[in-house]
Amino acid sequence: MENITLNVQGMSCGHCVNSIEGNVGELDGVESVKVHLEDGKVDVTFNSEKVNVKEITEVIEEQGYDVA
Ligand SMILES: [Cu+2]
Repeated sequence: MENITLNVQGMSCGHCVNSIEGNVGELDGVESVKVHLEDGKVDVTFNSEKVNVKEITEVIEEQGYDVA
């Protein structure tokens, strides 16, 4: 398992948290995802043989957030 912390801009409320945690969590290979709203950060633990950072980033960006 690998661990990354993404800086995500545009998250403002519980809906954003649920939306990101829900959609990223659905990706095959994602073990866990935790949004830290106040910090603008998203921690993701994933299996790099199944999913990569680019795919995770794209799912977040598709929902209208910016990944720094
Ligand atoms: Cu929101």
